[in-house]
Amino acid sequence: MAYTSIALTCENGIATLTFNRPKALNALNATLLEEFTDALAGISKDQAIRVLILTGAGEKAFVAGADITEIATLSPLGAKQFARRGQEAIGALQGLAIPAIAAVNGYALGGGCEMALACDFIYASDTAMFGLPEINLGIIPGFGGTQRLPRLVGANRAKEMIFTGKHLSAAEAKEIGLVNKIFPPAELLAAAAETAKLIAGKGRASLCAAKQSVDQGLNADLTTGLAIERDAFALCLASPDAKEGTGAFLEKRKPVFTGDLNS
Ligand code: DAK
Repeated sequence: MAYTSIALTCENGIATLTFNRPKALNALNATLLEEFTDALAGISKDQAIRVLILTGAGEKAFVAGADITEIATLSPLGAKQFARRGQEAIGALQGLAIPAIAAVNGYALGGGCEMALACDFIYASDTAMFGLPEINLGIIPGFGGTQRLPRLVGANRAKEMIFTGKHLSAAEAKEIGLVNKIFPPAELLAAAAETAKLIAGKGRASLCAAKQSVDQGLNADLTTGLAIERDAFALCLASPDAKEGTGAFLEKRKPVFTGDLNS
């Protein structure tokens, strides 16, 4: 599929997916959502890719939410199709086995904030703004914002954001734990790429197992979570990457993880 509303590059185990409708502040329309889902399907199948960076084109926005122009004109059937496309897109991101970093370079509002929340962690430029303004449109977040935000920052802070629809600056977002690190705009992508490079040097099997263990464990009680971790650990230890990692330590050399699941 040729992309018009996103851009995708894959290099050295790192996929960088850029929301690419800068004139509309990268708002999520049907075309973008379809392309996004298609790109993530390709990324999922590519065993060479170990980490994804999500960012937005232009200097103003990561994603300013769902495309309000498109939503406002939808027929009931069109709305159903839009919702299906949206759910497929966010489902593909949520289901991604490899780590995903959101590099938020401007407005991350509504569905845009929720896209960032569905990543594993968020780096932001000091110009970034976060918010769930759906309440101002008479709706509520539909891409998991009412679920992921409270898990990340606590119910009280999430409710304040959702009930008021107010924007948070990058500094405020960092203060409540929504953002891991803040950078000057010109340094954001390089910083995300540096962390992605560090991650891409690890074994794919252990990265996926660690992500799955954290995510599934968060939705379970501690005993169940520890059982999930135990199973994931056992599977990891049987992988070629674990043999390479432990062997390299004992041989006092740097490990080279191939991520080859078949050998
Ligand atoms: N949709 C469409 N166009 C948008 C847009 C959006 N969300 N946000 C900005 N734009 C467009 C503007 O219309 C303008 O276009 P032109 O007039 O130049 O043609 C251009 O981008 C530049 O925007 P502004 O002129 O407004 O720029 P400002 O700097 O003055 O303001 C702003 C920036 C981000 C504060 C402002 O644009 C703004 O408030 N934008 C809307 C934010 C928002 O309310 N986002 C939508 C939240 S609702 C679902 C799942 C999820 C969702 C829905 C359904 N299902 C599964 C069913 C998600 C819903 C949402 O995201």
